[in-house]
Amino acid sequence: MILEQIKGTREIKELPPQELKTLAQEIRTFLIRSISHTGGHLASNLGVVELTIALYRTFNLPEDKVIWDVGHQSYTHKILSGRMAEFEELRQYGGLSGFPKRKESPYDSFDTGHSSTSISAGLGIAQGRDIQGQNYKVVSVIGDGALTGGMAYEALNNAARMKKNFIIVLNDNKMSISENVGGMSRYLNGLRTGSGYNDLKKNVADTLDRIPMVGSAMIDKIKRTKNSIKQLFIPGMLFENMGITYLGPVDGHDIQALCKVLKEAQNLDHAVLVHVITKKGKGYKPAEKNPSRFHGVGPFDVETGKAAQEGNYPSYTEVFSRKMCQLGERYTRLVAVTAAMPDGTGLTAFGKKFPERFFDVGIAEAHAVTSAAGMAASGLKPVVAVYSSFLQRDMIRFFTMSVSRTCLCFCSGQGGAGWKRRRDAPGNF
Ligand SMILES: Cc1ncc(C[n+]2csc(CCOP(=O)(O)OP(=O)(O)O)c2C)c(N)n1
Repeated sequence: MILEQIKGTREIKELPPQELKTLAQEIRTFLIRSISHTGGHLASNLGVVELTIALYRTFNLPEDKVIWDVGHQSYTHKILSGRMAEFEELRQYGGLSGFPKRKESPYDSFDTGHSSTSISAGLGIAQGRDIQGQNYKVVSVIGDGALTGGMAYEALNNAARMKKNFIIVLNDNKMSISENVGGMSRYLNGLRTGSGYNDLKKNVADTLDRIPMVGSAMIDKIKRTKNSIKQLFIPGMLFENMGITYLGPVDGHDIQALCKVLKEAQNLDHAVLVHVITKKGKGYKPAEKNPSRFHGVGPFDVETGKAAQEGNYPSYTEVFSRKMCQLGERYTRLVAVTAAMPDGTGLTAFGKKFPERFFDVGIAEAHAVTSAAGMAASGLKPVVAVYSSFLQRDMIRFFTMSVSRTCLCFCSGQGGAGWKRRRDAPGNF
């Protein structure tokens, strides 16, 4: 088994290219078997196996820093940095964390858990590096789902000012926990399907270059054409116009192609975004078919993909889900808002029943709460369903909203707080 021979980054770098596919396969087999016992984040991890191997082959970890957004997709990184044996105690008290933890390993360069933070954190590390005259690389890996969070844009806005190398890897699998939503997701979709533009641009340049005298003059002219024409040829113009070089899209399951583009990114003296296309759940049929269900799972049967044990009682979330549907029938002004967690919060059924009164705003808790307050101000009765942990992203507005006594908030999951009852709580509609 190749995986067992990997003791550190040197072995990964020295592995012959023809063995990389086998290594990726072995990692996937290990992840599926291991998570089927302990539970954990499966689909996201299966999607980044090759990307993680490519990062280890291209960069010098742990001197170079890789920051994983959310951090739920860092399992392969944990395996390759010598923590494979600890997976038996994944996410158990005192055991291996399901997220990067600096205390756990020097390979974990930042503790994460909340979404959309990796560009800010990476940028801070890169700025610290530059001020102290150091010379390592910083790579922030962010998902297309996490790119729906406002903080990512604040960070991109500042990354554009970087005068030294800073690499952002956009891991684009079209999925948040559920299907990704919003305008950026549509934009990325255009880039994905427009991958031919890169080839076309290169082909045109290559062909012209072969015509003596005329060729290079024409290439020069093409380079100076107006933006509107450029947009036809250059994907990622949104990033390019901000001052962030765009590279890609590249197949996130092709290790050689990934290494090539990451090496290219390493040589730039400013911020660069590498657009990587991956498949969530890659290599395990039930997870490929239903990546949302396999985002985070309890123990399951590997053959069938079925949960090892179903509870005998309806969960709190199921009760909430049913109640919301009943209330939705009764009160036509009731609307429901989720920040990218329709399944986890129990709003999926409401969304199916009342699509025009359901809002998945992406990983944008602050926007969810404030837009709900706006809806309340307009006369609607909004319910924002959000995990209490992620409500921290908008504490101030949460209190303002509570004081305004118009809008409801429901906190479930991680630390579940239950209904925050206001004057207009369900039943008073
Ligand atoms: C602020 C915040 N809100 C919600 C979540 C819950 N959450 C964890 S992962 C995830 C989806 C992330 O999607 P993406 O960045 O595309 O990563 P993928 O899982 O697809 O690899 C969400 C909504 C979170 N971690 N942080």
